[in-house]
Amino acid sequence: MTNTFGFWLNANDSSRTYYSIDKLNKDGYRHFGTADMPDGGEGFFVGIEDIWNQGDNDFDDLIVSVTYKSGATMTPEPGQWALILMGLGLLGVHAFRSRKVMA
Ligand SMILES: [Ca+2]
Repeated sequence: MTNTFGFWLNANDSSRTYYSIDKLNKDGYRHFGTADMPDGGEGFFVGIEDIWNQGDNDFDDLIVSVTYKSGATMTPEPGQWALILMGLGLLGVHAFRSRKVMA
């Protein structure tokens, strides 16, 4: 099983949908390109080519910048803490019952 991550862009109507996964495009060509930020910036640019059948390959018909948020951490929110504690509690109950059956 393979996981794939991608983007798509629908340009106002369903006949002009471009995918970052080339084989999904109706012409089979590449419509998304990426480039590093200048001066070593933290992030990258995503450029879209909107002309079918390889177009002019400038990938500048729409450009989106993606930046990394420095100092980002993965801290669970209060609701997630409740789920984590409930899961640990269920594991404790399961362990207690398993030990009781074996005794
Ligand atoms: Ca173009």
